[in-house]
Order: sequence, then structure tokens, then C-alpha cells
Amino acid sequence: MNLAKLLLEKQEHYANKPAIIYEGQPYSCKDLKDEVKNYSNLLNWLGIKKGDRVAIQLPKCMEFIFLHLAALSLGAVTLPLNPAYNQEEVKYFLEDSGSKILFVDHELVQPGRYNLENKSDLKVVVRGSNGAKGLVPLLKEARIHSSGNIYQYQTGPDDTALLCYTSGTTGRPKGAMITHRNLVTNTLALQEKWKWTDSDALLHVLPIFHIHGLCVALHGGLNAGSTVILHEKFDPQERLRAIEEMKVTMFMAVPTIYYRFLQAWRKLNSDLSSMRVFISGSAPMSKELFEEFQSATGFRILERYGMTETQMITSNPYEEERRLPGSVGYPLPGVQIRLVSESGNDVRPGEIGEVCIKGENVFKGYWQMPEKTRDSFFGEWFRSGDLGYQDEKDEMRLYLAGRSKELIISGGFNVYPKEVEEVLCQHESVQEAAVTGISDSEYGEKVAAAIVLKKYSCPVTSEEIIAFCKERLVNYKCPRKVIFLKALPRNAMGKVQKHLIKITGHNENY
Ligand code: MCA
Ligand code: AMP
Repeated sequence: MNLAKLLLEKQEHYANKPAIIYEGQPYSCKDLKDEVKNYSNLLNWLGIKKGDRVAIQLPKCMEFIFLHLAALSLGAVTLPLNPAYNQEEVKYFLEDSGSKILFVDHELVQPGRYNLENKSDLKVVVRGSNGAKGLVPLLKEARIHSSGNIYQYQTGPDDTALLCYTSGTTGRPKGAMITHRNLVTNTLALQEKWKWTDSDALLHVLPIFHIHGLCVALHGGLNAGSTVILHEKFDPQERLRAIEEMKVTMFMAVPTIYYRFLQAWRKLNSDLSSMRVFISGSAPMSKELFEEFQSATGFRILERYGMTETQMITSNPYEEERRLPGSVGYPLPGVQIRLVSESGNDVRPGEIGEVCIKGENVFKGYWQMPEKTRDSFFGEWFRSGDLGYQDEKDEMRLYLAGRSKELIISGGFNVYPKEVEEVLCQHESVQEAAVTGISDSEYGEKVAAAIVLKKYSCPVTSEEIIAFCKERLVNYKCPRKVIFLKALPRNAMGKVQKHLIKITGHNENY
């Protein structure tokens, strides 16, 4: 079983049909296959073998897609990295994963940004450079020096295809090992549930370094033989025009993007009549946004629920009248869910419990972290850390009701407070810090921090604290607001009571 094989064989049915239109430029199914062949030839020539980790830190571009499918076709493992990660973050991912090769954009390796020179065991290939490490010169050389006959597909269902790093409530980020079985079964399940066909045109506006943009949208589109219309950035007005001009039928996004989409649509009032389905996930969609979107555009957004470790778990039904605000629907084919109490017993229908998941979608564990893997399961059931309840009167429909894990979701990106608190505490003036999410109509939640300064520290402003974080953390994890407190509120056991910290503006005192 091999995901690249599945996707590339699908392209054989459609030779000249555009598989992808990237920023207006079409790539036919044949182009896609040919390019993946070139890139797998390059990887092979550079010594990449089955199981090797291939790190890709590129913006949303065709090279990313070619490399990803090429790595999978050789049985290697794609490690997608957010281009906004800074040097410290990238260093950790590369070292922890033992990546053999990094494909990186030339913008990111400008002097002063990365210093990867001293890592002799890591090959670095730079997109956008004509030097010895440049991607284009290397592709040419590989063509001259090797056979060019490279699709191997020698993987079994349980071989790892993707290594996706997720943070957690404790410790450093963990690499979730996602297998070919996970990817193949999930993409087939979504195709069936969302009635996805080769007549569809998907407008793709999400980043491709996460499951949503990479697996749900991109793999899904290629698997169905539909055309994937790809744009590097989400510009609401431009994309609304694209829907009209390119007769788009499917759109997938996080609630923040729907918020912006709706604002732009109210101004433009563009034609959405080609649209078949709007799908949302990665973060809770408010009832207000669901209803406003419906009353403005006439479409009921189809909400689905997933996680990096499990791919997609549940989805609302395709039939519009069966899509309910606040509900994430029913388990996908091949997926089972159970709601359990803290002691691990099943809760009664209607009662809140932690969502646990079993099925072909569940990852095989965290890279080189057997204990963390064990801790994340109740027997065979993966513990999501999400709380939910099921409606007995509606075929056990699932509703999410918060999280047992301490997690902020900002614009669809996850932020674990602990990671930000640790960075804040590295500041020479900070005694202790508590990070929490403040609700925001556009981003869902935004990161905010309450800080206690050391007794004799130099004065420091919230702007300085934010700048300090920006040097050490990717942008969406940095606090947007910082307040200074004399002490953090604690309970009798000494545990910080974050719910008592009120952060509404800059520099307020507790
Ligand atoms: C950008 N900024 C953010 C975020 N994104 N701050 C907090 N949270 C964010 N999510 C910062 C920028 O760094 C910038 O900071 C400022 O906000 C304004 O940037 P803006 O231009 O508005 O941002 P953008 O580039 O337009 O991005 C907004 C976005 C983006 C399009 C909503 O966040 C996004 O693509 N989100 C999708 C995330 C996603 O795909 N998640 C899927 C995870 P400054 O002003 O300081 O420069 S997979 C998953 O969750 C599971 C599997 C699932 O179920 O799908
Ligand atoms: P990630 O670790 O990036 O894969 O994020 C997974 C988390 O996103 C889940 O554990 C949920 O908390 C959240 N999530 C995903 N889809 C939804 C949704 N439709 N509604 C609410 N939360 C969601």
C-alpha cells in the first residue's frame, strides 16, 4: 500500500486534465506524474532510501508537492515544516527526526536566519538558488547521472509516510508517525462521504504543512481526480472572484478563514452558484458564524472533526439539512469512537466524556517516544483530549464540548500554553508566567500572557516581552497581549488558577 501510488495511478485516467492549477498555471495529470518521477529520481540520486526522513520547509508551492509525492513513492517519510518556524524550532525537528535531507527556501537560509552549515550529516537543498545546493541545478544533474526510472512504492500499510510534529501539554513536540494505511483509508472515506468526484474543482487556501491542507484537501482532491486550485495565500476578495471564474465546487477552511470570507462576500456579493460544498474543521466553528454564513450565502457549512494523530474522525452528513451547527457529525467508515470518563469507563449518552478513537485512521505512535505513545492510549483507544457528548436521539451524533488538554486554537493553529510559558520564563526579568487563550471573533482564540516580574528586575514593557517571544517562537504562538501581575492566582495546592486571570487589555493589573 502506498499513498503516492494511489494518487499517481488516479492521474493516469486523465492525462491532460489539470490536476493542479497553481497561481493560475495549470499542471496536467501527466505533468504531475512526470515531475514526481523527476523528483524521486533526484531523491534517489541523493541517496534517500526507504524510511529516511525528508524535511520540507518550503512555502506553498509545486516543488513541495512534487517532493512530498516523490518521497512517498520511494518509501521515504515526509516531514513538513512551517516556513515561519525559526532556527531553534527547526533545529529541534531536524535533530529529533534524524532527517537525512532538508529542502528549504532560499529566503530562509539568508545569512543570520539559519546556520545549518555545521550539520555534516544533513544534506540541504535550497529552492530558488542556482548554487551547488540549488534545487534546479541538482535536478538537472540527477537527470544526467541516473537512470530516471524511479517509482518504487515498496511500502506496506504500516510503513510511516508522514512525520508531523505536534506539541503537547508536557515536554518537547512529538513526531506523530502517520502510515500509508492511515492516509489511504482516510482519503477514500472522505471521498465517499463528501461525494467527491472528478467533476469537482477544489479551491485550496490552506497551508500544506498540516494535515488539513495536505491530507484532507490536497490528497483528497488528487485522489478524486478533481482539479485542485492552489493559492499560496488566502486573499478573500481574490479567492471569491476565483470561485466565480473557475466554477469552483468545493472549499475547505478553518473558521477564521470563513470569518474573513463572509466579510469579503458581503462586500462583493459574488456568484457562488457553482459551489457544491463548504467544509470546515481544525477549530470550533461558532453557531453565530455558521448561521450568519447560511443566511448570507444560503450554504450550510459541513463541519468535520480531526486530529494530526488520527486524520479525520467524524463528519457531518453530506445532506445539507442534516448538518447541524455545533455538531461534528458521525464517525467516518472504518473509524470508531467511544466517550469515556476520567477513570476510563464509558459515559452514558448525553454525558460529557473524552473522545477516544480506534480504527485504520489512528497513527502508529510518536517517533522514538514509546512512553508518550503508551500514555496517549486507553488500551487500543487513542485519547484525543477533546471532550464531547453524543445525542442518543440522533443516532449518537457527536458534539464537542471543550478540551481536557490545555490547548489554545488560534486561527486553526494549536498553541500549548506550556511551550509559551517556558519561553517567557527564559526572559531575564520574568519570574513566572501563565499563558491562556482569550476569545476573539476572528481567530477564535488569541494567545495572552500574565507575567510576574522578578523582584529586582529592570522595568520591561509588554512590547519587549512580545518581541522576545517572536525571536524564539513561530508567530502564531506569540502572545498578542501581555499583562503584569504581582502574583499568579493559585489554589490551596499551589496550582495556578488560570480562569481567574482576566486579560482584556494591555498592562492591566490583576
Ligand atoms: C497568522 N497570525 C496568527 C495566525 N495566523 N496569529 C495567531 N493565530 C494565527 N492562526 C499572525 C501573523 O503572524 C501576523 O502577525 C498577524 O497574525 C496577521 O497576519 P494575517 O495576515 O492576518 O495572517 P494570515 O497569514 O492571513 O493567516 C491567517 C490564517 C492562518 C489564514 C487564518 O492562520 C491559517 O492559514 N490558518 C490555518 C491553520 C491550519 O491549516 N490548521 C490546520 C491544522 P504579525 O502582525 O505579528 O506579523 S491540522 C488540524 O488542526 C487537524 C488535523 C484538523 O482537524 O484539521
Ligand atoms: P491538531 O493537533 O493540529 O491536529 O489539532 C487537532 C485538534 O483540533 C483537535 O484535538 C480538536 O481540539 C481541534 N479540532 C479539529 N477539528 C475541530 C472541529 N471541527 N471543531 C472543534 N475542534 C476541532
